[in-house]
Amino acid sequence: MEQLLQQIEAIKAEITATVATTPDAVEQYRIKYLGTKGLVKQIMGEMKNVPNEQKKEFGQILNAFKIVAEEKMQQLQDALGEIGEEGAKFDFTLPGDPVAVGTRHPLNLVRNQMVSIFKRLGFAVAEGPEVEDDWHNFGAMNLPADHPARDMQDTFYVQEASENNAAWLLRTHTSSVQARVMETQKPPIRVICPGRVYRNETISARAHCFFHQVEGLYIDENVSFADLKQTLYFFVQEMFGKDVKVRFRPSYFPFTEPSAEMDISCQICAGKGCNICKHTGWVEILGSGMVHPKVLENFGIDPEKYTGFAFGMGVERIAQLKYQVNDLRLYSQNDLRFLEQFKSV
Ligand code: 2NL
Repeated sequence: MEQLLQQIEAIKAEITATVATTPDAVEQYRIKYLGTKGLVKQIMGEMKNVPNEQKKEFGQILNAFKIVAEEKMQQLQDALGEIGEEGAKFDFTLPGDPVAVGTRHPLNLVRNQMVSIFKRLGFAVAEGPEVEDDWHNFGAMNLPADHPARDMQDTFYVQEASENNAAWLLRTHTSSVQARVMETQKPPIRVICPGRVYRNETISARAHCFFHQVEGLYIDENVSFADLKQTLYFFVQEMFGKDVKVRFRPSYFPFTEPSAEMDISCQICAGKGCNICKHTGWVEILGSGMVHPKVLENFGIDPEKYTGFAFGMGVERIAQLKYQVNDLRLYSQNDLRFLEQFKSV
C-alpha cells in the first residue's frame, strides 16, 4: 500500500514537470500516461490488490490521480493550439499595437524626385564608388595637376600618391561615376548620377564636409547647347512648377566648354528679394556645359563625331529651395523634430 502511494506521488510529479511543445511530444505523453498500456491504466489495475476496507479511500486517490493526468493532457493540447502548426491562435478583434513608422530623409525624397524627372527623359541611373582614384575623379575630367581642387586643403585623401601608387581620395563630385560610364559604354550615353560627395570644408550652416549631387551626362551625335538648355528648363519646371523662370550665365569648368551656370527665379520670395537670393530675385542652382573635347578623347570618344552636355547640381540646394531648409547641418543631425516634418511629402 505505502509503496503504491509513493509510486503515485512520483508519477504525479513527473506529469507536472512534463514539457511538450510539439504534436509528437504531446502524443508521447498521451501514450505514456493515458494510453491502453499507460501508467494510469497500470495503477488502476492495482485496485484489485487493495484490501476491501481500503478500496473506498484508495478509489478516491486513484480518481484524483487520473484527473491530474487528464488535465495535464488538456493543458498541453491547449498550449499546442497557441503555437501549433496550423498557425497562431490569436484574437484578431484586439486593437493592434501602434508601430512607429520611420520617414524618408528629405535628401532622399528630393533626390528621388530629381532622378524620376530625368528618368522620364530617358536618362539611366548610374552609381559608383565613393572612394576613388585620382584619374576618375580629376585626371579624366581635365583637371590639371596643379588645380586647386586637388589640394589637400580641399580634398580628403585616403592615400597620397607615391612612386608606385596612385592617390586615393573621397570623390569630390559624381563626375567620377560618369567617367566610369564612358570607360565601359559607347555613345549614345544618357546617364544621371546621384550620390554623396566630399569636400574638406569647415562645417557651418552653409558648408559641410559632405553633400549630395545629381550629375547628368548626355553624349550622342548632334547634341547641342539648345538640348542642354531645354533639358534643364524642363527639369526645373517639373521640380518647381511651370511659373519658374530661368537664366543662363557664362561660367568656367575645366571639364566643359563652353560652360554655364543656371539661375532660377527665387522660390522663397518669388523674386521680390530675400536673404536666400541676396535680394537679386535669382538663385544659382546648377553648373553645366558642353563636355570638353579632351574629356571625350580621354575615353576614346571622337569629338569630331560626338558632342555632349553635362551638368551637376546639389541636392541640398534644391531641397533648400523646395522646403526652405536654411542650415545644412540639419540634414545630418538626425533630429526627429526636423525629419518628421517630411512625413507627408
Ligand atoms: C556644379 C558643376 C558640373 C559637370 C558638372 C561633367 C561630367 C562629365 C563631363 C563633363 Cl563626365 N562635365 N559634369 C559639368 C558641369 C558642371 O557641376 O556646380 N555642380 C554642383
